Amino acid sequence: MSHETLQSKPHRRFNPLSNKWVLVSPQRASRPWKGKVEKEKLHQEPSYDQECYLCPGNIRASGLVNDEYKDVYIFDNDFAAIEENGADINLKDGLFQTEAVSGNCKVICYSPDHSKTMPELDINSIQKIIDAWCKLYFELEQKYPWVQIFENKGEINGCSNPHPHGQVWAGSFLPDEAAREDREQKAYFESLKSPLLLDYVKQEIKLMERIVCINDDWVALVPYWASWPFEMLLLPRTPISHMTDLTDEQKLSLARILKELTTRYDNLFNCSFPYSMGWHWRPANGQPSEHWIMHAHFYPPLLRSATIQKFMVGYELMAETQRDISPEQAAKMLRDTSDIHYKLRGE
Ligand code: H2U
Ligand code: ZN
Repeated sequence: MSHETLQSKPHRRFNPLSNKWVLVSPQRASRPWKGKVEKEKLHQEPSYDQECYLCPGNIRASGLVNDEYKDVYIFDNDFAAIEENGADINLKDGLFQTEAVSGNCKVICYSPDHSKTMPELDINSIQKIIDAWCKLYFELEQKYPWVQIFENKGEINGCSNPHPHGQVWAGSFLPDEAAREDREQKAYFESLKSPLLLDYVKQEIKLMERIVCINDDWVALVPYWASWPFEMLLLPRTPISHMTDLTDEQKLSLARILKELTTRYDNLFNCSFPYSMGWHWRPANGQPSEHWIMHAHFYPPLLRSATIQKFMVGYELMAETQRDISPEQAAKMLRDTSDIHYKLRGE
């Protein structure tokens, strides 16, 4: 298929990580967007909010008091989704199957400053978040095969609090998404003797069409098979299966690309860009892991402006994920934004 046809005719693209297809209908979006692009209500959060349960020294819903923390602060989630002492409820009765779960859930405050999200933090503070992720992993992988680190950002995304924070849920089982990626990367490695995502990133670097940010160690790109309009895959350029294997230089370049990517996101619609992001890496289950390349997914729910959202409904729920704007167009829009945060440009 020619390049033009891919930008103008409906087609399906295959996602080799999930083994799912996505329907792309670029003809519906080939027109440049002429609608209003809202300026953010330029709402500025205060550096400290006495009502915020994540700010230093404040009381949480559980009655526990946060430390007067100075950089990253981690505490046990007061409403954990998985409990350490899981009930023994294994059951298999025909179509009724139940499996016991145990785990640990924590909240990670990125900064004592209530107002500063990732793109507004300095590189040193982002490095501290990366170090905290690694420390949490070292602690939790002792007990749990899957340590899911993630961040829900923005009210539109179900995030309950603007204070910059992420979470970790570690569990006694390999959750669905992780199991699927494990299976697909493994099958690819067994047949081609090379990691799927390493082959993929090399091809994308040759094409440079879907890449938004790139440095010596990392690439952030809108995947060929992206479902969400501005979905992103952040991955290393060399075979690294886990964040805890990174050198200090690789952590520094990771902090840099995280800042650049989230800055471009904010600049796209001049708003604090909402997303769900999370890390995938080799499971801590003692199995061979040459097929694994660590990576982060970013799934932003926005479509055309700070308030126009993409919904996964209708055909998408009933049949298959669908998108209008092509991944190539989305990548270009993000590349065309400034890498200096809009709040600093004072426009
Ligand atoms: P989200 O905004 O991404 O939902 O994260 C907030 C988390 O913080 C959420 O999982 C926890 C919630 O359970 N939390 C506490 O642990 N203590 C509190 O006092 C309020 C919220
Ligand atoms: Zn706060």
